[in-house]
Amino acid sequence: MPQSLFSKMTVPLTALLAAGALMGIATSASAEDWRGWNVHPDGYPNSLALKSFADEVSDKTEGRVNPRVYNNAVLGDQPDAFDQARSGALDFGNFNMGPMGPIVPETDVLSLPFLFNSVDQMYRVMDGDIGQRFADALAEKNLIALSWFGSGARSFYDTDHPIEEPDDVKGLKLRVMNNDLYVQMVDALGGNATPMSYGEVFQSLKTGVIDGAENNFPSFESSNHYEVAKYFSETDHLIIPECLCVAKTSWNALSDEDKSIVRTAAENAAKEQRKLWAERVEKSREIVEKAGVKVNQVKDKSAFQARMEPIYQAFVKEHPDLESLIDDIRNTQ
Ligand code: GTR
Repeated sequence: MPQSLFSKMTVPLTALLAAGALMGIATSASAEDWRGWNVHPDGYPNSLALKSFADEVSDKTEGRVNPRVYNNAVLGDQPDAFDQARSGALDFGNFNMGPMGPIVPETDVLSLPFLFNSVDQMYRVMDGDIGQRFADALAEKNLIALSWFGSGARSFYDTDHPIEEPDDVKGLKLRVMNNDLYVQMVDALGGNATPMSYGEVFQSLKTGVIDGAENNFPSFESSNHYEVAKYFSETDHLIIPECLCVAKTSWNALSDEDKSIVRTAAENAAKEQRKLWAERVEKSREIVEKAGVKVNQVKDKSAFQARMEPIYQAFVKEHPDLESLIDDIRNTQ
């Protein structure tokens, strides 16, 4: 807007606000409408927890901060949303640490296959000092991580056959999230990795552009991938945390009182999400099995783990500074 036009407009606007204040009319000049990103649909554990977060923040700040969550990635796909949040174009989001690696290298540690033994171990690690180290690394990139959500364990699924041993992956075209470590992971099993956004997977499975993908039960079910991919093989190769992150610019604009309200609401949301998550895993498993998906447990996970060793070696060579972080996590078992 040309400067002259802008200055012409600011006078009456300021006058209007001042008049409103004099007359005791509440103006929304100090209220913040926060836009939040979420990849999942209504009713998903994360969506429900984010809604609770938004409600608690609006309520406790008495409308000074009004978060609104946009589900189904309508504000862009995940890597795009990171950029928007980092620049302050978005105020908050529920982000997976997987595709965060290219932006915050420390978080790549969380994408090393079979790093965690269980979802509970991941929660303990992320809720403690080690989780704080990841939060510090994110803060350097303008994202304030307030709490950690779970996304269970990820496994392979495909349209062709069950995966029982590493060689069953040979030749399969598998969608992965946007991170080179996942390409290495699928390569190490002899498959062809295809990085693409979550929203494109269903159509790509249907048209045969890919043979499969990898995810947890709730995402496999809610995205309808199970309608096409009839084999779900429980490799449990990745247990990746997700954050409830606020853009640094939005965070810095808050008073101390409001920061504390927002932080508590984020912690409460994580508690709710984790509880709903555990329930949804069981429900989703039932839904897909009823729909004819063959779920097989992988008996010898160590054969898959052994194939990942070169990935660890190359990673540590490239990031010697992160070796102790990997060890610290492994020592929590
Ligand atoms: C889901 C996860 C999303 C997204 C998605 C994917 O399990 O919650 O954040 O990363 O997987 O595969 O892209």
